[in-house]
Amino acid sequence: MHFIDEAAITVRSGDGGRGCCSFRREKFVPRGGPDGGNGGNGGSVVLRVSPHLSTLLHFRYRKIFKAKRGQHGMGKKMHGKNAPDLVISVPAGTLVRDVGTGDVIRDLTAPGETLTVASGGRGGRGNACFVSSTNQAPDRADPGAPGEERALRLELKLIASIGLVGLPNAGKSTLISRISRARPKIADYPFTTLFPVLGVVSHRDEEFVVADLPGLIEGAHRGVGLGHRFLKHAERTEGLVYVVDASDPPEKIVAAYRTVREEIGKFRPGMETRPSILAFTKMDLTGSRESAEKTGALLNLPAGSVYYISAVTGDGIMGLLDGMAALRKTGPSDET
Ligand SMILES: Nc1nc2c(ncn2[C@@H]2O[C@H](COP(=O)(O)OP(=O)(O)OP(=O)(O)O)[C@@H](O)[C@H]2O)c(=O)[nH]1
Ligand SMILES: [Mg+2]
Repeated sequence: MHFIDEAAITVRSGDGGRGCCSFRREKFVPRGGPDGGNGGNGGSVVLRVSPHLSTLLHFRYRKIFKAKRGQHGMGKKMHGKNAPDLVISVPAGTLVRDVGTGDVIRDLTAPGETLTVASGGRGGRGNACFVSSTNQAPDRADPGAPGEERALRLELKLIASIGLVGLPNAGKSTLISRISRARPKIADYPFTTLFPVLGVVSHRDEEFVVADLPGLIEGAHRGVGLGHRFLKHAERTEGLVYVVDASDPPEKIVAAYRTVREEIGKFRPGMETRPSILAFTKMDLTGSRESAEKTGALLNLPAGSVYYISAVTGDGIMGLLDGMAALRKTGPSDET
């Protein structure tokens, strides 16, 4: 599956501070020696892999990153301070390209890994640096070197951390279109979704990628229907949301939940025990409340793992998103 998140940013490192031209002034010393300090180095712009990010969504709001200039040198041989580096957090898996050359600069993968994308200009030397046997009173001081500007293209292959699974027509695509910008086709017939669709969810101060997977039916692991081909995309997720149609009768919902769970387990033993929650959707339809409550009692799932929502009215969605965010914290998946 191909789903690439992209961002275009401009980075600029800081100029070096100016060197200072100054002469010592003291009582009884008519013409003191040169004492101009060096300028500080400008700040560099550095990309660093943060384990807390999984998308490039935050670059929608900020595209220009400028590090500060180094401090200018001062008299009494005082050097200007170096400016701090400007550190930009990116998710693991970010591919960094130079727009000018089109070349890949690096593929950032390990959490904590850093890449300097624009080096700060060096500070200029003050006149104290230029003293020599032939020139005891130099009046030369260098300006700081300019910083550099670079246009970058960031690319990230998105990996879903939450998978939506359920029978065809359960309402998975409607749900993902409610919680993200993804716009999969929605229709009142089974197998509407033919390929997994990824959506980036931004919830409270977190962001994560959710996959809407094609509906699963009995025998899916053997290749019946469409779902099996895409179950592998659910493999790397940290958690699953079982989506069931609450307007169905309780027995049917129980069967739907069990079928989907079994298919997942048969496809990849152990995957059915991955952290999961159950979402009863279509709660806006008549009879859904009663049906969902009866089903809840039949399944006897732990409190806090069941959610009641309507992807059409938006009811219960915030709570479900909290539940998804919590699934991610339950821990990384076992086999990947
Ligand atoms: N009233 C109501 N209808 C819904 C809700 N969610 C989905 N539907 C309807 O249910 C039908 C199926 O929705 P989809 O989102 O396409 O279902 P799906 O699970 O993605 O189906 P497949 O792609 O075939 O697996 C559509 O007619 C939707 O309009 C809901 O919360 N309330
Ligand atoms: Mg669908």
